[in-house]
Amino acid sequence: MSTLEELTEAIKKGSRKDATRLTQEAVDAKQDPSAVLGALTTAMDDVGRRFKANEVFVPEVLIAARAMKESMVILEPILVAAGIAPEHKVVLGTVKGDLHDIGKNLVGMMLKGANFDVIDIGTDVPSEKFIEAVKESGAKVVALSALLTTTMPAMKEAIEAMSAAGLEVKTMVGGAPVTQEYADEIGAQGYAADAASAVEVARSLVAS
Ligand code: B1M
Repeated sequence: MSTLEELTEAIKKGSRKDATRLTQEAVDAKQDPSAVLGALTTAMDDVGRRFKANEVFVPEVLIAARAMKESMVILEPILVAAGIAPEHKVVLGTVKGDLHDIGKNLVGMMLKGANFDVIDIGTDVPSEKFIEAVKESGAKVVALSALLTTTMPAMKEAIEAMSAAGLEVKTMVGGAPVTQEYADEIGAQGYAADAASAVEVARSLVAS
């Protein structure tokens, strides 16, 4: 098995020690930084697929994401030096009135694993803060999470406020009580039921 294949396996298993060692080895051997990044994203794609298929659960995803994060500490300066930056930015937040962030954080980790630049603006986010974050970052996708039926209307408010502010962004929504029907009803362009699907939806939004 090559170093990069071993690296993919280490991330999948969530082995931080092996992941950092193998990333360092690949960097020291002057491997193409985008290929090293590819080894990491391949692993997270696989973890996402298995999470979606209920073959692994939240803890395994968190452990894999943590291993990826540590590898990225080594790889990021090399990517920056090589001029390889994430191509797409996503503003991510849990809407106003809602403090739940475990699912949102998982979505953020999976998006980072897929090489999106994630601007996480936290929980209890009012519409104006989404607008501000889009203006500051130039993100073309906004991802809104809600876990309470009582905060779902805040998604609609945020989407309407961004549209009224003239922002040309695509929006995607998710969270336990949210459905595709609700996403359609409030004019969100994307809906994802879980963190792995969120990556697929974000990819399709930036491609369309
Ligand atoms: Co609260 N809570 N909670 N809670 N809480 C729920 C959501 C609830 C279902 C529990 C219940 O009654 N059975 C219920 C909501 C009922 C409803 O409205 N339908 C509820 C309630 C009522 C409340 C309070 C009102 C309780 C009270 O104070 N009376 C209160 C509200 C506070 C507030 O937000 N203003 C409250 C508070 C809390 C805690 C602070 C104690 C804590 C949150 C801690 C934190 O997040 N840092 C908490 C927790 C932990 C839960 C449960 C137990 C777990 C939620 C969770 O993290 N799940 C939850 C019951 C349950 O789900 N069993 C419950 C794990 C997480 C990985 O899943 O967030 O669904 P989830 O994310 C998934 C998908 O939904 C999706 O991907 C994730 C991974 O696959 N997803 C997205 C999420 N966001 C996405 C965005 C996307 C795409 C996919 O694109 C943008």
